[in-house]
Amino acid sequence: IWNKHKVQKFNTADEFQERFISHVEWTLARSLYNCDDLAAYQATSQSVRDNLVIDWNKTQQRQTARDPKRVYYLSLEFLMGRALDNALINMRTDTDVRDVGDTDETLTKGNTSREMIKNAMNELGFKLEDILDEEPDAALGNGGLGRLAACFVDSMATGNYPAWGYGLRYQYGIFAQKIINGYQVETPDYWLNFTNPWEIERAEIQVPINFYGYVDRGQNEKSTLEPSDWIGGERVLAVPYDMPIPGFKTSTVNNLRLWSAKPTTEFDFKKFNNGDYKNSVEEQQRAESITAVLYPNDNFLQGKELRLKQQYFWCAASLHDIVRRFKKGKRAWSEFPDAIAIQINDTHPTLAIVELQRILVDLEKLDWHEAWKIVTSTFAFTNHTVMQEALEKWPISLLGRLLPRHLEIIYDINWFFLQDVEKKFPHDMDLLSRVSVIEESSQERQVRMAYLAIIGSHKVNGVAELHSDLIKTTIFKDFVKIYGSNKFTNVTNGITPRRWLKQANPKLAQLISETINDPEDNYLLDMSKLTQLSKYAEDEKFQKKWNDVKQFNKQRLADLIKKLNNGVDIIERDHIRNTLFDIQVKRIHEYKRQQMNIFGVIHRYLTMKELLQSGASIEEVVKKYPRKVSIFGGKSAPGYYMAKLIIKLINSVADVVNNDKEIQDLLKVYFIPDYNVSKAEIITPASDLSEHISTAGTEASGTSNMKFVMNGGLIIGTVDGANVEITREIGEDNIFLFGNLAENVDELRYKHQFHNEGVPASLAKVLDAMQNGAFSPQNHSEFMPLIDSIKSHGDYYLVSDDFEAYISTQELVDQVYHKDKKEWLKKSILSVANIGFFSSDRCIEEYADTIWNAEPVKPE
Ligand code: 26Q
Repeated sequence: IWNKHKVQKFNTADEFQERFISHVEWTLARSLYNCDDLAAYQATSQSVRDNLVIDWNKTQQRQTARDPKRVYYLSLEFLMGRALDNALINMRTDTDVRDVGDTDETLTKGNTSREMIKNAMNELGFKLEDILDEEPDAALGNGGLGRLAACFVDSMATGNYPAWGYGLRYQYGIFAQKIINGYQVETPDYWLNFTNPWEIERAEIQVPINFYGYVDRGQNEKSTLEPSDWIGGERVLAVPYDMPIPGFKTSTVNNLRLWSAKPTTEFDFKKFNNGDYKNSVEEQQRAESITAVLYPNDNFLQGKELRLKQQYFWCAASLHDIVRRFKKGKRAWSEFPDAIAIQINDTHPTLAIVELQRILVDLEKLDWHEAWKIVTSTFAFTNHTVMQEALEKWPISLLGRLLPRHLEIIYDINWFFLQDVEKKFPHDMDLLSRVSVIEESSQERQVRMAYLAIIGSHKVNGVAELHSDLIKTTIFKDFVKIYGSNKFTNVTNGITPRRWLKQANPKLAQLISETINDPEDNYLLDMSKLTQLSKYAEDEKFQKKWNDVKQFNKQRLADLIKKLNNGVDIIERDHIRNTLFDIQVKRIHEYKRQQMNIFGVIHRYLTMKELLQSGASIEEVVKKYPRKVSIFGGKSAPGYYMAKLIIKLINSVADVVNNDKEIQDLLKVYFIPDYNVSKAEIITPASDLSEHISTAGTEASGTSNMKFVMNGGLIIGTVDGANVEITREIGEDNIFLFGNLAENVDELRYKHQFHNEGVPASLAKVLDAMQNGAFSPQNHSEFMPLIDSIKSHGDYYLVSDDFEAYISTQELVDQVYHKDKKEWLKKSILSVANIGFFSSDRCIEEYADTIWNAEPVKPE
């Protein structure tokens, strides 16, 4: 009977419309007469989701039947952005398959389902673009680390890996940013306001999670290595919400499981009966606060109790789920690492290591050492930063109170580890205290989560070659000595070309597929196919088409900016074509050096003014400083004073420069408020130049550098993170590199600390203008902290050391862009041709081969 009534996908425009209407009428209980764009978005999403769910179910059944090694990606952040357009690109209707009566002609359309739905929506009276715009971003992440996790789940599904993501379902994602009088103001991100069609609540699964309480080892005090009872004090329930993750050109649909906290049903009747109704309710409500909000810090540790609670809540729920699934297979515990690989995204999930050890020892009664072998063969750890302020440390007192049994286990892990170290390097007390999981030197004893993660994992990887080398020689160098260097490896980051090329830049995607004669977009799975573009790099006809795509995308961004700028154009339409779009969008951080960028803008502005005042004509000024718009975007952590001041400076400079009649349209500055994934999809394809100018050695990888190059933008950058490998792939003629090298940073910092060398004249000119109130006429000292950080506080990010090279490299950029457009276009084409390495598909394959030992499960 089940087979007779089998649910069916919609496969044609007609069937889609039928499904759409049934969702409008039944799911939304509306009629076509009051179906607005929002309702149409929801009905479309529900319809597409129906198709995905069919493949989701099949994928899960297939994976259960074949029982392959499974991969779990634990990340506290998944910066997904919108789901609908991506689903339309990735979804397979059954008509995509050639043998269902499809002809070559229908297949040459390439993206059949998206085109089909676009037309079907038109017939229903809706524009697909407007419908897509109704979707709020799923912004469950801060920046690079969270977006990487989103690209990874896309690539894991596309590669048919039996892999699930595990995260938290925050009620509020990263805050929405408003700019008011030039200042960042944070407002809550109400992303779940209109219900989320992309999630499936599994209310029937409720995992109890305990906090606080005490450990009970019975009367005759057993050892902490033996099974112990943890009597929890507070209990909340973890309820999963599943998001289907469709692969591209495959019917594999994987799962992203996000946990939500809810109160236990064990209502406190004692309190209730004593008339304390309010308190008994309040305690329950506290449970929900665990998954209320994403901590908005990027690359910065905030040691709050609630954050640690989030981490444990999510680790415990995920492990419970993973272990439950494993136990269904009735295999021996020793086979756990053959069945399961768990990747931890930075140290945020480190408690999962401790939790698995607790499950095995306390609940499953395995011998400590047997258990520990299983744990360490299961986990692998990715590090994303070398910066001290981002390395997680938690006070012993807090950990011991919240998770008393886990702290004991951590002590024991450390004890055995230190014994091993002592055996290998006898009597080296310094070494022991350097590598101990417990940091004793600070006033408060702390647990060093990165060390715990290393000790509990079989592989540790960095995210770009330079970064992976750096962690081996700096923050983890003692561990290389202890474990040997094979435990440490590199997997250079990547991005998904489905979202960041096909979806964000449909015009370029089309030009590519036409040019390399790949109507079915197979290049999106095998990016080495892009090298075929090289032979057109100097072809003038092709260059023109290439340039037209860029112009289209610049216009699209100019339209967005106009909308955000109360309908006022920043750049006159006629000038877009010969204005260089110079873009820096990413989290605002001193190490990323947006301050250096805006100082560069000020320098340009002041020099242009000098030229004009000394009697130069506009034509003469343009020769040296051609038209340019400097575009910024990005959020600052709410408590990060200097980052917020940088935002204010950018907006203040914009105010002055944009309103200076003398400068006309030659220089413009704009800060795009509320930078997020869906805005990035419009911004990235529009760059002529983008900036990746972190102090050498500080940006672990960067991923927007890859996105911009994949969209035909050139980059100006320091020798940092993945810029190094991008240079190697695309060729050093096609990138504007400058600045000091990572190997010299320590020495330069030392020099600033002990010898006041002053700043170069070019920078002094900028800082003087700021100090004189050129950009803060009401309050001359407004930007003093930025000036002081360079002049008086040691210039930690080495702006003064790199500034002159930065300025002269910018001038080189201007010359190439304006004097030799053909050369510029050639560079742009060659860059795209050779960017294939940075597909996250390659990256996932490397993880699968070298860390997880996992194989794809292909649909037949
Ligand atoms: C930790 C503890 C408490 C509160 C917050 C945090 C926290 C949150 C987010 C610490 C770090 C982060 C984010 C780090 C991050 O995004 N790192 C970036 O990772 C990218 C992907 O690998 C790299 O490309 C970037 O270079 C790196 O900065």
